Amino acid sequence: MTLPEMKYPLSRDQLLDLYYFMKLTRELDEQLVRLFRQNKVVGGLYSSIGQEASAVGTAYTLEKRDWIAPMIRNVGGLLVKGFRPRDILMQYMARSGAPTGGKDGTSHFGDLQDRHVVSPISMLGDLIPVMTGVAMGGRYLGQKIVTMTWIGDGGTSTGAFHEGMNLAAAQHAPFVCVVENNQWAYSTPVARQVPLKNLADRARAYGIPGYVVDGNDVIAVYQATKEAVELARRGEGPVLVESKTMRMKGHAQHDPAGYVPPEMFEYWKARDPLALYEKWLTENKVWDKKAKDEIEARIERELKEDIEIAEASPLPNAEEAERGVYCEGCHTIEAHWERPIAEVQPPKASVQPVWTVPDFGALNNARGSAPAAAASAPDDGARAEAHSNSSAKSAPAGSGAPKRPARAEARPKGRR
Ligand SMILES: Cc1ncc(C[n+]2csc(CCOP(=O)(O)OP(=O)(O)O)c2C)c(N)n1
Ligand SMILES: [Mg+2]
Repeated sequence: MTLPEMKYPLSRDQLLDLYYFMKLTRELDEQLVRLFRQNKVVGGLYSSIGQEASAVGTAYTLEKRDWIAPMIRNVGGLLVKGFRPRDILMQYMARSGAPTGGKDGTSHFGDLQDRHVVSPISMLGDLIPVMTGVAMGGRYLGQKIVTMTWIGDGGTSTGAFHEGMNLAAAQHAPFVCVVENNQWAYSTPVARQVPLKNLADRARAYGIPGYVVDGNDVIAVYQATKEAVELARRGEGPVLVESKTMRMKGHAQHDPAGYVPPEMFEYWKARDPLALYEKWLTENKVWDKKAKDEIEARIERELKEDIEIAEASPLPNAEEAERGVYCEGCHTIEAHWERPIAEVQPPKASVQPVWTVPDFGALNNARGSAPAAAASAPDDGARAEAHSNSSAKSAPAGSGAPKRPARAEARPKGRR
C-alpha cells in the first residue's frame, strides 16, 4: 500500500477507524430520525449529516488525556471519545439508562472522570471560555493536555466567543477551537451575519493562527487539526480551525430547510464526506470490498444491539426528578497534580507574586487624608485581621459562633 505522503501519517487501522466512526455517526443519525418519527425521541433532534468528517476528523487528533466539549452536531466526537451509540440513543429517548438518567432529552452530558468530556452549554459561545479555562487548569497542573471545542458559524458572532478567544490567546492556552462553517445559522446564511469570506480570519484579531480546511475531506481535516493540536501542545498557544462544510438537513427535525436553495444542496451532495472518503480509501487501496462490508456489518450489529438496549431501558421514575439536582457528596473535586506543587509556589514559581499594592492604591488620599498619615496607617487587611481576632476572643467558648467573621463585616464602615 502506498499512501499519499502525509505530514501526520495514519496507519491502515487508523484510516479504517476514521471510516468506522464517520459511518457510525451517519447510521446513528438515521436511526434517531426513525425513532423520532415513532415519537420515541423526547425533544429536539439535531442532525450532523454532512458534517461527519468535521466532527470525527478533528476529535481523532486528540489523545486520551485531552479534553473536548461537543456541540449538537458533534456526535462523531463523542463516539471517538468513547461514548457508545446506546448512550446517545438513551439521552435522546430520555431513558433511565442514559448518562443523565433521562433528565435531558438531547446531548447535555459529559464525563469528567474518564473520557474528559465537558457537557455542552446551550448558550452559544460559552464553551470557548470554559475550555480555555480547562486548558489553563491542565497546564497549571502539569498535565500537558490540549482542549478542543466546536462552534458554528453563527456562534462566532457571540460576545462569549470573542471574549473567550481573546482570553485563550492572551494566556497562550493549549486550546483548539474548531469553527464548523456549515453555511447556515438556523435560516441565516453566513454572508448575512459575517462580513468575511473566511471565518478563520477572525483569528487575526487575536494574534493567533487560523487555518481553513475542507471540512468534508476527513484526511484534510485530520492533518490541519493535528497540526493545530501539536502547536497548542508545544505551548505555542491556541489555534482556530475553520472547517468548511454544509448542514445537509434543517436546523432540527422541525425545520424542513425550505430556505436553502436546492442547487446548494446539490453542490454539497456531490461532496458528501462519506462518499468522498470511500472513494479515497478505494483509490489508495486501503481497503477492498471485504473490509468495507466487515465495517458496515459491525456497525449494523452494534446499532441493532444498542437500540434494543435503549428501548428496553425504562423512562425514569418520577422521584428521580428531585435527585441529583444538588450535589450531596456525589463527587469530590480534586486537582490531579502531575508535577510537584512546589514548582508553582515561591521561590520556584516562574512568576513572582505582584500583589503588593502600596497603601492599597492610596485610597486614603482619595478620602482627603494627609499622605503621611495614610502611609503610616495599617493596611486594610491588617485592620480586618485585628478586628476578627478580637471578635473571636469575645465569642463565648463552645458557642458555635464563627471564629472569624467575614471580611466585609470586619471592615470599618467608612471604607465600604
Ligand atoms: C447565545 C445564543 N443565542 C441564540 C441561541 C439559539 N440558537 C441555537 S442554535 C442556533 C443557530 C446556531 O447556528 P450555528 O452557530 O451556525 O450552528 P449550527 O446550528 O449551524 O451548527 C441559535 C440561534 C443560543 N443557543 N445561544
Ligand atoms: Mg452554522
